[in-house]
Amino acid sequence: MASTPGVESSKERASGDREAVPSTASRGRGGRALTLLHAADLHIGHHAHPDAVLSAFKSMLEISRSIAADAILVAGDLFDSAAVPSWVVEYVFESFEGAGRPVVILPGNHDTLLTKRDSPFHGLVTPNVRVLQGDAGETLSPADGLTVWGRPVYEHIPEFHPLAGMPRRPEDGWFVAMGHGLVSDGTQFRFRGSPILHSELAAADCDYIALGHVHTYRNVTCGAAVAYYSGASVNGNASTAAIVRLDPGAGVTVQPVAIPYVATRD
Ligand SMILES: [Mn+2]
Repeated sequence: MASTPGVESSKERASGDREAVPSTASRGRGGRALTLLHAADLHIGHHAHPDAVLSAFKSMLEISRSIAADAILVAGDLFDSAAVPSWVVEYVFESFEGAGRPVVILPGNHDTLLTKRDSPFHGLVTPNVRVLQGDAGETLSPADGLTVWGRPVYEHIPEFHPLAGMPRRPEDGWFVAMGHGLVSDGTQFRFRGSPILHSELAAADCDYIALGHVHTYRNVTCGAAVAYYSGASVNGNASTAAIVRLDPGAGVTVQPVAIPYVATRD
């Protein structure tokens, strides 16, 4: 069952006999328990409600502290456009840095601020905050026992598949993929950009897939890897992020968390 992929691993480790691991599918899962805050689609800088998105951003950081998240994953569309004022970008990165925990940002189709080669923010790195940049995907280890892979949206076109090229899972620890795109069974949305096919979700050899682009919290698991859209940070009463618990005994569990925000000028 997809909800308990860590169980086999914990039993194998309890036996102390790593050589007995029967298949690559179960090898490497588990390790220490981790809690992740998975957010997406903050659209900071959106002209229609600039205060609401910053308020939601602050709430998201407070939630990360309250749950003692081991890492924050932002699965795309952190910023709404390349026209976001520099002071806002600097505020966001300073705030992330001040959150005191690792942050991994996957650029989505709106994050041209982070993907344009001539942007002053392309390749931005601070001690706690990393932006995935590699065209063909990039792997990071933001926390002990956690490996994260994701492929930024440089071209939001039907030919770009966000989960294509996912590397093999590491030998140890949890492996989380990030993707920004539209989940499809292969017949839906055929002319839309950045498709994530059911078959790609089913074939993914990782523990969790943190998705963005669809603004509603949604379970889209198709195989052994648990896969969710976190929902958007500003979406009326449905403003959510996802709390992801990676537990060697209980496996991967996901729950939504409401993102409160106030909008003073909307
Ligand atoms: Mn998007």
